Amino acid sequence: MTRIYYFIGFLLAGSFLLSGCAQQVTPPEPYGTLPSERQIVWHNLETYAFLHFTVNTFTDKEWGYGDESPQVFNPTDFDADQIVSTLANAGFTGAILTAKHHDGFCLWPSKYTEHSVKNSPWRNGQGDVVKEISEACRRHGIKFGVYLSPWDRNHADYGNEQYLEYYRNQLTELLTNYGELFEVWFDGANGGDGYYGGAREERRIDPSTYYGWDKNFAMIRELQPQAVIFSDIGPDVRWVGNERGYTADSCWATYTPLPPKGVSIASVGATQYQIGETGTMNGKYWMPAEADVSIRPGWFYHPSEDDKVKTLEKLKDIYFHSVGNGASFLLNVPPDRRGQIHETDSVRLMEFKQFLDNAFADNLLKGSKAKAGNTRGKTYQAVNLVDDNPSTYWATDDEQTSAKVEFQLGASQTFNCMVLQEYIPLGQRVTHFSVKVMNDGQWREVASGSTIGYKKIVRFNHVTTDKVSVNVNALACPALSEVKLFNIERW
Ligand code: FUL
Ligand code: CA
Repeated sequence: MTRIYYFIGFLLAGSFLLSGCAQQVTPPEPYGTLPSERQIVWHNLETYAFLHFTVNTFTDKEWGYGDESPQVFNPTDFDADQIVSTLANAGFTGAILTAKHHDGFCLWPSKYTEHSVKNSPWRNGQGDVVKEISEACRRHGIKFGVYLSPWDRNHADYGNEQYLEYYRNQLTELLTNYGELFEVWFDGANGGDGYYGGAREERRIDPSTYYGWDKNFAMIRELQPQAVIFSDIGPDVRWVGNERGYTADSCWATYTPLPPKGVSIASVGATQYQIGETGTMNGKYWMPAEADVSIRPGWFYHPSEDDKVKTLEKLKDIYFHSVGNGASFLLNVPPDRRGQIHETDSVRLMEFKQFLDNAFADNLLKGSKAKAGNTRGKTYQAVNLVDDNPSTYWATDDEQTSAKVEFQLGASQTFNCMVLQEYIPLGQRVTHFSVKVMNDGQWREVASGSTIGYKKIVRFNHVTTDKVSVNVNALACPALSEVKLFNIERW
């Protein structure tokens, strides 16, 4: 008999323990729309480069008309290793090449047109810029992506069905012949007039119906499933809505694109792009912003802009307003007429790299003690915020949508910058945060803001203390993966 009681007691204790454990390990429910795996990979890339290069480089234009002779494309000393190693050494994680810009000239020997490198004097018509750059990217350990302008001012069929077949054939060449792509970039410009095989006229298309984007996107999913697709309405990455490289300080990765007034659906090239700067709280899609900007005034290289390369201060400012607000920073560095990155640009890139390396070298919260007002059991403790591991996170109980965490540093430290990250596989949740420091026995607020998302870099005046806290309000119980503190000499 007693043995039976023991047995029942054992069973009860076992199930109690099990349910206790189960409670502890239950993660928070995801909130709202979530990032796909390819988007999570993309978030981590943060800073990558654009390479604008075509006939415009030699004709000194920004938009070629489409009647340029392929003969004008003739870099005197094209060097993919010089270009890509410069980017890799500068800390860029990838490069996106304009395989074809609006003028229609192809940087690869496409089977479907004569308007390409195969009719240029460069490498006696045997060259392939897409191949050389993509291979150099692999050699130097960075990712490769392509830009294929939908608008084609050279092609005779632009505006009708045949052109779409041509466009998809070209897309297939790029998707199948150059290895793995990390991003495919679609531009929304459809300016109207052009050469169009000699017609020299204005052609208008309806961007919402003409290109058949669903079909184009499906091809990319099939042939390059890991690649993110960029356009002003995604589907994976959205345009930030300006070409200055700035997001708004409140910047949601979630987004509901809206059509322009009087139009029923938003499409590539026809959307209220200005709201790309903020995104949409509780937006319908996970569609984070990419902030594209050129290191020079133009997208293409112009000798007259050699003394107009952006300053280090400007690059830092753009970085804090793009990566610092959870977006990516796509910096255009246009190759010159040799087919290399100009010295001024590469010196600037190295300065930028050095700044970032110094700024974020020493995380003052490393090894600090973290204590939260509320914690969702053992797996989700505040110590996960300071373990330098993005896959561990601090979370609170479900009903706790505002919460506080305190950090006790080993000794008093001076700092002026905090980096915060949400655990985005559970969605974007935080709507407000504030940073406080302990001074003379009082908590004093030094910074506050709205969104965090994948990453938030907050800057404030230098403070010296051994105790700092973060308060957050969220749409559902917060889930934060990392908090870091830095002392940045100058920004
Ligand atoms: C724009 C284009 O019209 C520019 O020439 C450039 O390629 C830029 C990145 O996108 O819409
Ligand atoms: Ca962590």
